[in-house]
Amino acid sequence: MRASWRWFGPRDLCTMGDILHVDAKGIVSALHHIPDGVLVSPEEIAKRQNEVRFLPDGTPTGMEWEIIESLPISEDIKQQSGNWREHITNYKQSLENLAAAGIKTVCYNFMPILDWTRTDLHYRLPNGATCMRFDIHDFAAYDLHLLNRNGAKQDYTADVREEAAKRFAGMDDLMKEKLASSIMCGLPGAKKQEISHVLDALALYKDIDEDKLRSNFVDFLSEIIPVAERLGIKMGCHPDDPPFPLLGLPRISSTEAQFKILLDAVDSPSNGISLCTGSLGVRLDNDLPGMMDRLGHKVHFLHIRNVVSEQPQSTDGIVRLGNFYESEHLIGNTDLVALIASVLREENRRRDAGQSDWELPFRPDHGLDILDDIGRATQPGYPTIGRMKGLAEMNGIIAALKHEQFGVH
Ligand code: CS2
Ligand code: MN
Repeated sequence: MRASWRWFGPRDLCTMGDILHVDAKGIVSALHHIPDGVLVSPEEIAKRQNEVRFLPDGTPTGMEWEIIESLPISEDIKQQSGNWREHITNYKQSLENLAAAGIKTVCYNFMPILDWTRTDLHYRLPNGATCMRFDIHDFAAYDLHLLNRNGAKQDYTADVREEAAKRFAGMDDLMKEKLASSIMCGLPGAKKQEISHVLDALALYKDIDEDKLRSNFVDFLSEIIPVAERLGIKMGCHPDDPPFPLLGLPRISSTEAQFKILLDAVDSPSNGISLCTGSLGVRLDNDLPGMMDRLGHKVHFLHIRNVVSEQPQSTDGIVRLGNFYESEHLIGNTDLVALIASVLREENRRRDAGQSDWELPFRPDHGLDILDDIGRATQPGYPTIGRMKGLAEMNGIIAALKHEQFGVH
């Protein structure tokens, strides 16, 4: 397994110099300043490659930019509206440019409007560490009372609605603003906290249900995957986070069954998954080690982290989202030792089959804010020390499982 580390570029408080201390081999990065749908030029790629290869004082780092996360899909493509055809052309050319520069693993997602969603970016755990958390009552308070979204009521049980109303009544303006900005952290655009901006964005999906979104996704894959296959690029779709519909928006990559449909729709070695154990692991009906066993040949990249679900997710047989928080890697819903054992088996299978691409890249996805991380304004979820702890734990498990004498072979 190839340990990698997400770097947000020169503005990241975790510098390339810091990354030399964390035991990662490769860099995951993206060009977030380029708007979705716009071509990623060879010059922009070369610039980031240089920023990875050399510290500001010119010292070589010995590291390479190996994975692009994300090469985002524009809203026009997801909705098949506006300039979507031009954006598809640009996406293909961006892939050409990335492959020419040697970057051949692409992580992306097909979530409408929002990327990951949490209600609290700095939830305090009993030991003083902070983490990101999702609370369904706070989320419902936002949806029902701040957004006043049409049809929102039917998405929550009476208990959740009652608690949400209580909480909303107790919030002052500052608390409301903080809640909205935490929830909308994944929404692009300067006006992202404005209620009217969010409602306008949601309105664009009023005629797009799960089937329509899936058919738009399959159209995207049908265009892009043949190009990726010719270039030797692996496209790994990142799951929905959280893996449930939110704000009435459809979700199509939340479960193994949904992924199977997408993989079968365009069958190619280039059409695969970025298996994020933290996103999928929120649902207790998602069996991550089992998914790795069954779909491992389609996994191109792994995000490894854990979550704790705080309450049963269903009272009436319908699986619904409950509260969860991001936990330490070795504590939580997913058995990460079993998951890693499955990844190592998949690597052995690939090696036995003579595949040169047998090694699977992974990264610690989010981490907790611990020690000197606390109060440091890093990208939410991306502190240096908390992530380094998660990575060290994963590297320890890998070393133990691979041990010649004591490992499991
Ligand atoms: C990431 C995602 O921080 C995170 O939660 O795992 O934002 C991920 O980068 C995107 O969904 C990939 O497209
Ligand atoms: Mn992830």
